[in-house]
This record gives sequence, C-alpha cells and structure tokens, in this order.
Amino acid sequence: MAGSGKTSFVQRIHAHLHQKERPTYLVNLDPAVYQVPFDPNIDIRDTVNYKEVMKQYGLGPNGGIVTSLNLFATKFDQVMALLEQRSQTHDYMIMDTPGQIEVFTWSASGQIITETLASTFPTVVAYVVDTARCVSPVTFMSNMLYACSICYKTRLPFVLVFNKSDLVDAQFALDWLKDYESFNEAIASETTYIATLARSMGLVLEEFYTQLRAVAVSAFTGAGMDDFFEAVDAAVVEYNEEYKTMLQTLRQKRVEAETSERQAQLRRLAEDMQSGGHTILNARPPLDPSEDSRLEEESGRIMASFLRSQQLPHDDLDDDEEDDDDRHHRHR
Ligand SMILES: Nc1nc2c(ncn2[C@@H]2O[C@H](COP(=O)(O)OP(=O)(O)O)[C@@H](O)[C@H]2O)c(=O)[nH]1
Ligand SMILES: [Mg+2]
Repeated sequence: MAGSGKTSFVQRIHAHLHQKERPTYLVNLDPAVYQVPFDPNIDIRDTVNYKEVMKQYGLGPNGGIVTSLNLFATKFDQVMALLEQRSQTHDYMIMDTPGQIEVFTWSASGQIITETLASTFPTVVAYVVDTARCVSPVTFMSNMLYACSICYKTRLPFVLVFNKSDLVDAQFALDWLKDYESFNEAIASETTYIATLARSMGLVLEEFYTQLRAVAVSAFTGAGMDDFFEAVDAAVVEYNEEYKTMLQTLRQKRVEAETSERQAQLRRLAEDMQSGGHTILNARPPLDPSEDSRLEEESGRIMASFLRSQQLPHDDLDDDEEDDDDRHHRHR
C-alpha cells in the first residue's frame, strides 16, 4: 500500500538485524522512489532510468513503473546469481517493492520476480498496512480484501503488518481479525450498502482472517519487531512444509504446458506451409531442447540490442566483483 511505510519498515528491519549482528541484503525494486533511507545492495534504479522510460515510451507514472520492472525482470537471472552467492553470508534478503500493489503483484514482471525468488529461497510476503487508515471498519475490510487477493495471487506465506502503531494502537485491528463478533459490533451502527457488504465479506472470510499471521509494529520506534520476526520464522516453516513442493510442481506444469503449446504452434505452422500442394517447409519433429536454448539466446540478443537502441542503461549488473557491494553509479 502506497505510503504505508514499506520503505521505512525495510530500514527498521535492517537496523533491527544489524543490532543483532545478523547481516541483511537489501534490494530496492521501486524505480520511481526519489530517495531511499537505506543503502541498497541492489537497486533497480542502477539498471533502469524510470524517467527516461516514461519519456521514451510516452508513459504515465504507473506505466513507467511497470515497464521499468519489465526491463529489470529481463535481468533477473543476474540478480538471482548475486542473491544466491550472497545468501551464503546473509541471513535475510529484503526486497522493497513499489507503492501501488497492483503494479507489482499483478504485473507479469512482479510475478516472475516473486516466483523466481520463491523457487530458490524461503520467501515470505509482508503486507504493510497503515493502521490509521484501518480505523473505519469499511476501509479495514477493503484493506483485508487487498491482503487476501495478494495472498491468493502469490500463494506465498504471508505476514500482515499493521504499521505506524506509534500513531494509533493497532490492537483493534488484531481483535477484528481474530474475532468476527467484535468486527460486527464495530460496524453494527452502519446501514449503508457498503457496510452490509463488509459484514458479509467478514463472515465469508472469517476462516481466512483468523488463520492470518498479523503483527503490530512501528517502523518509527521499532516496536513489535520481535513479534514480526517470530511471525516470519513461522512463515518460513510453512514455506518449507507446504509451499516449496507446490511451487515446484506448478512451475514444472507451466514449463510442460508452454513446451507443448510451442510444439503445437510449430506443427500448425509446418502444416500451413505444406498446404496448396507445394511444400515450402518439410514438417519436422518438435524442436529439441538444444534448439530451444538457441532460440532463447537469440531472443536475449534481440532484447539487448533493443535496450541499446533505446539507450537505456542496462549493463550495470554485469559486474559482481565487489565484496558485498553491488551498488553502481546511479543514472539520476
Ligand atoms: N509515525 C510513523 N510514521 C511512519 C512510520 N512508517 C513510515 N512513516 C511515515 O510514512 C510516510 C511514508 O513512508 P514510506 O516508508 O516512504 O512508505 P512507502 O511508500 O510504503 O514506502 C513517511 O512520511 C514516513 O516517515 C511509522 O511507523 N510511524
Ligand atoms: Mg517506498
């Protein structure tokens, strides 16, 4: 959620773990952020110039973020190589995401990034909510529906973080989650259509909400950080027990479906070219795996030359020689 304190929370996590002498590896995935209060080890802004992307493609702010993420996703294999290397010396790797959830969660690149991470590392989604923006039961329910949609979309273990608890005590929100009756009481006086809808949603999703791991924190004061890490540890156990196998199976199925679709397309193409009694191309068996990787290399080359032609800086991730410092000159 934009402005809920994600970036401040990442900074707090870093400070908290630093105090416990547990090194963290920080990644900024927000191309549009002006200033980051921590020093990220990997920064999307080193690879993609968001303002230039908007200018060159004639895009607005959200389109610019999605396109920047898409360009970054084409380099994500290099990021993964770095992360795998650094994971040997770092207990936690924290990704700070762009503000609007739909931009990250529902974009193709957001999905690629999340799934790629989750297929290699125990991955946990922390959904940061501004507690002050939850005090009305109707907005609270709308926030929880967002949380629910992200949980279903990513299929990853989830921690709901009620931030800014220094401004508003978040206990009411934790109570509403765990006990439908207390939520129902809070909304009882409202008779609008939307309040009735919120009541019904609460009832339908009661089971989901009571299972949800939720914590109250303050990125500002550092309150609730131990609770947060307790929730993360429990989420990691869940990842290892349930999600890992499911993600690997899903991934395998998708690869198989894509391969057979590609083969069917090639077969149809070969048949079309043979029609009319004049054979242009001999139908041949489906492509073998080596042919597949040749095509991938070719498309990688096309993408690289496309990026060059757009004069987008894109080669900053090539060098990972520096010890624990993957930062580069920023194009801003
Ligand atoms: N009082 C208070 N303010 C906070 C807290 N966390 C973030 N903020 C403020 O909320 C605003 C948005 O924070 P930011 O981290 O940029 O949010 P993001 O857009 O989700 O990354 C900033 O003005 C922060 O100073 C908190 O725990 N307490
Ligand atoms: Mg931010």
